[in-house]
Amino acid sequence: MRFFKILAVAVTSTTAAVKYTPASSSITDSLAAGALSSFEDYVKVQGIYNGTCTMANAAVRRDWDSLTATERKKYIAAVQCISTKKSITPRSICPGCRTRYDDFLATHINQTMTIHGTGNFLAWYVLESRETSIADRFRHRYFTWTYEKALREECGYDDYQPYWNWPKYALDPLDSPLFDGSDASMSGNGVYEYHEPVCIPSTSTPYIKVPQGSGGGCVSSGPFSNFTVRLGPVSPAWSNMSTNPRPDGLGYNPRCLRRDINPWISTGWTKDVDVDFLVTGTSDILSFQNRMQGDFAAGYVGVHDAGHMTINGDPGGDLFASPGDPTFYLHHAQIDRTWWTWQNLDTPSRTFVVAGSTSMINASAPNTTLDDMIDLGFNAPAISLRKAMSTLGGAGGPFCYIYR
Ligand SMILES: [Cu+2]
Repeated sequence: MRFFKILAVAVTSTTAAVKYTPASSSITDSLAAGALSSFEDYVKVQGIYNGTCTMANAAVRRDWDSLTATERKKYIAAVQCISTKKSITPRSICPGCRTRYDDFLATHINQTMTIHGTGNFLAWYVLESRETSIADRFRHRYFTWTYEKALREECGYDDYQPYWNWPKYALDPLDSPLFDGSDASMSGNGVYEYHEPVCIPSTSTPYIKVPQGSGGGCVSSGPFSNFTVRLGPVSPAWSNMSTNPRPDGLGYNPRCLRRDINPWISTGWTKDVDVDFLVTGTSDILSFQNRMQGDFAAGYVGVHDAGHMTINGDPGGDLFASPGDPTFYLHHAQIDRTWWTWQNLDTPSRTFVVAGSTSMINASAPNTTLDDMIDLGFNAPAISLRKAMSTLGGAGGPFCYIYR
């Protein structure tokens, strides 16, 4: 009898894969829908920003969860394609770069340093403050958009950058359509390999101790199981990772993609109520960016770090090299969507606003202004922050997209 029961369970689990039920993202989605309609109202009254981009012809970025398996595979194929196209960054600048995918990673590694300071402060900065400059977030809008453009123009991708709607997968990221390891996913977890707990913000000030998940080693399932990471690490999430031949992380260091997908983090800080707390609980840009960033001393991780730490591993858990894990772009599309939502809940007063210092390590550094430049190296021409503020081409910016 007992044996029969066990057998029955085994049969059910192998023959009928249980359909994944996402958690609710209704607050997050209704905030985004509200932002879209208030953006539409604004455009109706004010007119479009430039002569070409309208609500009707704007690109639409969609939720990974709402894509069909065929659409997901199309995106995956484009990412695989860009990771075989030849690099355009000179070897003298990036000796480890081999592909166009690496070009983007190299830019992120480089620019993280430019923005956050170099030299002796580097390690301190990375560990103590992580990715705190809001200019960085703005830069990521341009960075993600340029990557999307490369997928389209260089790899024939005819859709747009999907986003990882965190709340849907917050309670069970491992079985989600993003990480379930199927051929329509962005690959699954790494195989189990022990590592020490990851401390936020640092091992010397471990305000938050992230316990190990069930992975840690090489990703072994899905489309990216043979994916090669070449650059970094620069600030590895844990010890005993293979060292880059150059201190700047741009040397050639081929290795597998490692993940330790972490439900403890995603359940803690990426739920629907967590997004609500961020978007509706802040009315000025400084509070918004600070809350997005987290308050580690208070034990609060914030959606930005929480998304990165849900993936973790190498290079996902590395501030500099994190775009070496292809899910980076889905996470940052959702970061962008969240900022876009916050902006367009009050388009006229929240679009062209920046706040905060350009550096978290240098107290006398100037404040961020709309004239600060975003430089993406060999991937795209530099533009001012002002041009990155509106996703509909405001201030002559290059973007023309919305979120649905
Ligand atoms: Cu990030």
